[in-house]
This record gives sequence, structure tokens and C-alpha cells, in this order.
Amino acid sequence: MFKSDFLWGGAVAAHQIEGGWDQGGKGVSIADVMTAGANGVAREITAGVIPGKNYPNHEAIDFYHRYPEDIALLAEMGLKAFRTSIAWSRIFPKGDEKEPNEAGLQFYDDLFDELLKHGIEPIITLSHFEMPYHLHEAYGGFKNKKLIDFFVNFAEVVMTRYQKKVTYWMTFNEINNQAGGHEALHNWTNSGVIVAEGENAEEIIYQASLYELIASAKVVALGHQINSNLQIGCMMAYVPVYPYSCNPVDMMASVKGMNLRFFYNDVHARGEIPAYTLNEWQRKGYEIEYTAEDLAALKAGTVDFIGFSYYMSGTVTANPEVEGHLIGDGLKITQNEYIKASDWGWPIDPVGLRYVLNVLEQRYNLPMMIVENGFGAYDTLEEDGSINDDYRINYLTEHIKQMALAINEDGVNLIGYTPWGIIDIVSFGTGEMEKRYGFIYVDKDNQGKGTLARSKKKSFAWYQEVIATNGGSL
Ligand code: BGP
Repeated sequence: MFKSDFLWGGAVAAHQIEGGWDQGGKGVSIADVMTAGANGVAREITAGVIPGKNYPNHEAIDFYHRYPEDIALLAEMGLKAFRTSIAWSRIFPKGDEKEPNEAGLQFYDDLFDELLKHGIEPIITLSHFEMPYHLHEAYGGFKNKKLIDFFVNFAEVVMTRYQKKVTYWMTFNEINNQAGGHEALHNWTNSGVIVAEGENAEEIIYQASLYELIASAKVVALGHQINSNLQIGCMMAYVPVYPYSCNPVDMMASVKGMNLRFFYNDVHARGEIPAYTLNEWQRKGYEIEYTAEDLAALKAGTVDFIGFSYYMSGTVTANPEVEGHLIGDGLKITQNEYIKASDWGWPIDPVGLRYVLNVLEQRYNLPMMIVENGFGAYDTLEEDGSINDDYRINYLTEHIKQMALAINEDGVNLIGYTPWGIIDIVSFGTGEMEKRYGFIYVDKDNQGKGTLARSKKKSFAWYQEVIATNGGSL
């Protein structure tokens, strides 16, 4: 079953939970210029902070001031690990300074001490869609090779400072979400790049991503020099791509779709740009720049573990007659008749998680951590204040059962599980508060109104029991 030291935890990201966006000397991050959207409506990204606009991350759930109370609740649930990110712009407000901001460093010292006091292991993402805004504005984000040094410098400062408090690190959150260069929001927030009209998004994002991958590899190597106990991983979004039919052309479409994800993971874990990507660049005439030294850096900085998010699966076809939306190279994402979707249209597929664990085990043979998984839903607050989120409990139960099968029957090496949004936070995709993932409810609505009071949902006691029995209660 689950190892005795299995890391049962919960996950969040700094910009979605902290608030205090301009406090303690913090600079503006790219997440701070994202206004609220809605279900099905993308967030607006403004050029700088415009007074009077609704920027949900500015206050978020005020974890910046309330973290002792929140961590006490997480400890009561029995959490062994807590994944969050370090807001880069708390440490380097503009990103290109020489000296870090001591107040920002102190905040995370205090936060990690509070977690450790309760026996909760911090798991830290270095960059979770929250690059200092200045690095986007003045340099164009990771389009610019200079960003590598800024990121490595940031990582060096925090890894040196927290090496005794934090063992598990990840470099870029969901780095592969930029694959194909078709999702403007992700492009912007992950690599800090905006693609102008008429530019080839795919080529630009490949270049920016490669610079991120080089930066990531340098940080892995540097982290090991700082302290050989550090475990440094990557963080990938895994949406497995199924073939729509057993038609061989659909099967090959799924291979191509999976390669869009594997590219990033192959570089992180094998330290080489895979042949299918090099061939694609050549075929499409992309002039991606890198040096022999960069390739050596990739080789010298392969990851210790694979962190990934899993929410859903996708289905792809190469058949022009099947309806769906094009994702490039003639591939179309289409409906899967065997799978239902959430209110936000996210396909719910627990077995897909077992499939991903198998594929990754066979491909990389590295320890794995599921660092995001969860069910975004509208919750109903009953008159007595309770929230009966059986839909969330069901979703999580089914996914954990598949994890157990992957461990027991398939022999995968899974070391931890940190469900997403363990406490209600701002949704990344929509900026809404009411797309809730938490086991702890936060009284705040989409307009920003509410007392911010915390209360336990039904899932709180359920997860407490799962952890207490090491998964035995399922
Ligand atoms: C992932 C991100 C998270 C997160 C989650 C849920 O892509 O890493 O930051 O928010 O998805 O997405 P959403 O908040 O849009 O429901």
C-alpha cells in the first residue's frame, strides 16, 4: 500500500492564496495584473495595475496575514506536506536587482517555521505563474536569455537560505502548459512572454521554454551543490492524450499529442532535446538558439523526481470528419463518450491517473509526486453552516484508489500526493473564488465580498481519516 512516510499533503500557489500583493516590499508580479474572469471567460491581463479594476489576487484569501490560523487547520487535518510557491517578486521585487528583499525572505522563514512546528514538510515551487512584472515589461520574459541568470540568482538565494527547512523543490509550475503556443494566458504567466500579432507563437514559446529548461537544469545542479540533500524536481501538467478510435491514424495522433508533453519532461529527466522535437524544429524552419554550453547544462541538471498535476484526460483524432478543436499539426481535441465533465467542462477520468503513472514510471523510472489533483466545484453553504461536498470526496476517492492500484499492482514509485487548493483560493483560470477546490471553506465570493472566515467542509474529516489510516479507509 502507501509507504509509511508517504507525503499526504495539500497544494496552493503564492499568488492564489497570499494576498498582501504590495506589502513587505513585494514588487508587482504578472499574476497581480490579471483581472477577474468568469466560468468560460478568460481573465484580462492589463499593462500594469489599473486603479479600480478587480484584481482577485491582490487580497486572495489573505494567507499573508492569516497563515498561522490556516496552518493550524491543516495540521488538524493531519497533513504531512504543504506545497506552495515562493512569490519571486517578494524576494526580488523587480527581478533584476542584485540584493534580495530581506522582509520577503523573512516572511518565508516564518511561514516554513510555522509549518515545521506542526510537522508539515514544505514542498516549494520556485515559479508558479508569478514572475516579477518588470521582467516581462523590460525584457520580454523568457524570450530573453538574460532571464536565465535572474532566475538562477533567485533560486540560489532561496535555496541557500532555506536549505535546512525545505528538502523538496520544483522549478517551473506546469511548464508544458505552453506547448503548441496556443494558450495566450499560459504563455504569458509561465514564461512572461506576450506573442504579438503576426508572430509565430509556437516558435517563440519553444525558444522561451528552452531558456526556462536551461534555467531549470542550472538550478538543479546548483541546488545539489548548495546541499546534496535537496531533492529537485520538475512540474508538469499531465493530460494524457487518448486516441479517439483504434484507427491507426488516431493512435499516431495520440503519440504526437503525448510528445507535446514529453518534450518538456524528456529534457528535464534525460537532459537532452529529443529527436522528435529537433526534427519538428527543422521541418518547420524554426531557428531555436542554444549553445554547446547550454546543452551541457541540460545534461548536468537532470531532475531527482517528477512532480505533476493531474485533473483530466484528453482525446485526440486526426480524422477531419470528427468534430473538435484544432491544436495544430492537424490534431483535434474531441469528446470522449466514456467520460463526463465537471461544471467547467473538465473531463473526470480517475483511470487516466493510473495510466499517467504507468507511462511516466516506464519512461523515466524516477520517484513521482502528484502535486495537484482536485475537483473545482460550486459549493453550497447550508443554513447550519455545513458544506456537504460529496462530489469532491467521490472525485478524490476514485483518484486515490487508482494511485493505490498503480502502486500495488503496477509497481510505480509514488512518494506523495498534494491535492490542489486544499483551502479555497482564487482560481487561476477564471480568477473566481467560487470555483472551489478546498477541504476548508473561505467566506468570499466572486465580487470579493465576505468575511474571509474559514470553516471545515465534509471533505475535511474525510481527508483526515484517509491520512490517519494511510489510505486504508478508502
Ligand atoms: C493548474 C495550476 C494551478 C491551478 C489549477 C486549477 O493549471 O497549476 O495554479 O489553479 O490548475 O486551475 P483553476 O484554478 O483554473 O481551476
